[in-house]
Amino acid sequence: MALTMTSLDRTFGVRITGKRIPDFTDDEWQTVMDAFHDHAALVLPEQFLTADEHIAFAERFGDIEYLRPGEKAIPVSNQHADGKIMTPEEKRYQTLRGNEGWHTDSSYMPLASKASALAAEVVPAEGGETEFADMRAAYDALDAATKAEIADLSAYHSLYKSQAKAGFTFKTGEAYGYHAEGAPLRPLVKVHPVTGRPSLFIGRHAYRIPGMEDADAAALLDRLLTDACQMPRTYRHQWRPGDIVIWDNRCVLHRACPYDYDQPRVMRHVRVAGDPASELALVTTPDELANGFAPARSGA
Ligand SMILES: O=C(O)CCC(=O)C(=O)O
Ligand SMILES: [Fe+2]
Repeated sequence: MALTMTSLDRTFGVRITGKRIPDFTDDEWQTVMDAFHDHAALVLPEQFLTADEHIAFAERFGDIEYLRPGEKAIPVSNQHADGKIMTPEEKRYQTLRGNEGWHTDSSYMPLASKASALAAEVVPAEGGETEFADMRAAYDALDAATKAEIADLSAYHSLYKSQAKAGFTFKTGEAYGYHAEGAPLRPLVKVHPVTGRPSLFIGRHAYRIPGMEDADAAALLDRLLTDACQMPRTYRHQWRPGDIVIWDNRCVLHRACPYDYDQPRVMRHVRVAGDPASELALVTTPDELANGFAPARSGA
């Protein structure tokens, strides 16, 4: 049976059905890769991939970013391996709640992510969707004055800052992304390394803009984010067990939607590393930040 591609009726995203991923032919892989670049997010319902199949799928898109030493696939879940539901005091629970803010994965790391592949295993009866937003269309929709205003601006990205803003203060080493306190500096307008399309590179990890007062930067970043994440540029995926979605972190934001956190929700996440030529950023330490060290544009 051939692959069927169905539009999500948004500015981005396509649903792919008709075949299990491990059975895709080389020609079909080419079609899927083209669709990934054209549509920026691929929804593949009811695939029921094993962890190894999930990893092999993600590896088609590039090298894996290890979210834990030695582990290519990690659970994104409010349930411990022994079945116990996490409590609000736990760091992993606080990470899940932080995910409810619009973000792009690993923008706070020196090497930002290329793509993330998220698969559903156990889903709550209500809520717990994942919402996505197309930052290419968001950039295109900006008026000329805003495009000119942000053309040469960059922002620092930090998971310390975004989690603290969400009410959860983390220390060095407490979770992924807390290995060092430096912050990468990334242009607000990112040009896609494959398609050449500009997009807004923002989200909750972006917190400071060199050359601007922090309050003004926060107001600008908030305004851009609110305006960007509107229909028809957003798509909310209602998960069913076995579904897998892969999105392009270089031009798509995402956020988890709340649910009854007493109910289990078990997802599996495999993250594809960015390419150093386009996703590596200069990291600045807190001392340098405090002293106003603001490097010129990084390559990212
Ligand atoms: O749980 C979700 O819906 C999204 C989680 C998330 O942000 C991620 O896995 O990167
Ligand atoms: Fe995420």
